[in-house]
Amino acid sequence: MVGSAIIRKLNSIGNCNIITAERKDLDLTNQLSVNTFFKENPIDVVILAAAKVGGIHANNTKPADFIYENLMIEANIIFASYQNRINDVLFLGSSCIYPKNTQQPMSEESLLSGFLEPTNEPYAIAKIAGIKLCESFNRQFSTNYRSLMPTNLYGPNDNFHPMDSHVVPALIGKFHNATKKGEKEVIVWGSGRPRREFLHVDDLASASIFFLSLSDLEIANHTTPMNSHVNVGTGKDYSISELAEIIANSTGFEGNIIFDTEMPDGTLRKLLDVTKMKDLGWSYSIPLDEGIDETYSWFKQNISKLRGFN
Ligand code: GFB
Repeated sequence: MVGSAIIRKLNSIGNCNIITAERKDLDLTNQLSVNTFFKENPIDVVILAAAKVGGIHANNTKPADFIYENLMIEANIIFASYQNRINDVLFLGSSCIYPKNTQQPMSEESLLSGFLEPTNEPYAIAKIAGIKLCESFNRQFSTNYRSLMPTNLYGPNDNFHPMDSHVVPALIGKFHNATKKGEKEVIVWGSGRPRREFLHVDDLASASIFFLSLSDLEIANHTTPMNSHVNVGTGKDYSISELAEIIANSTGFEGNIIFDTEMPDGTLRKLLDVTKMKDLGWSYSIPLDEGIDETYSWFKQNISKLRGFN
């Protein structure tokens, strides 16, 4: 989802040769394959959009996959970038790096100030390691490895599977199915009370290219060598029950929304402090209801190709 959005954005700007590595062609967890790929391709800038990702249930039930695959991908790519004298890397993390009970909205400085949310601790540890890899190479070798921490993302090419996806695509799939089948109920996990901030992936793509285009001085004025990551979000959050209403409206569902409190809520609130990104000159542009309508249109056009729907 993130990689394809960044490619759309780069193509709209033009003037650059995009080299991609799809999963079927390159196993990023394999160091030898990654090293060979880097040696064989003339790369100036690396955008690390690849990751093992999933929603609360996937993170909670497959912790080994989430920590192992993400650590391997990050270590292989960042080290190969260094070995091949690539000076510019953009690493993409996640808002789950911040402590479960930290002050909201969450500032970059709250990193490593408390315990993590247990449902995604292994994934968060891997993403924190990614930031620290970038910082450590910068500190030791004067590289220019930058890190952006996006809030919960959604958009075209997301995973809409009912069990292992994030909440936005999961609910688009569930509400769509219920509406088509004339069902009277949709089950939404948890209490409906947790609050989340949602960013359309095209906004993240625009933020990523903007962030890469900033000068070293602009970055240095807003970060420190050991707190170098910058948040990307909207600065606005919604309860899961509000989100369910928005998706019900978008999909035309008129039945009842039932909350399954046997399923985990996860962290109660996750809202990013986006002051730094605003001060640097970037703000989001796609409002949630508009982004959900657009994503639902994409979903309907592509449903026959989607895992869990074909
Ligand atoms: O999107 P989500 O899985 O991720 O869940 P997290 C957000 C909230 O939506 C939780 C509720 O309170 C869920 O219980 N929810 C309601 C649902 N219905 C559903 C549903 O059908 N599917 C899903 N998935 N959730 C993830 C992390 O946490 O956030 C990842 O596990 C990553 O590591 C990602 O960082 C951004 O926001 O709780």
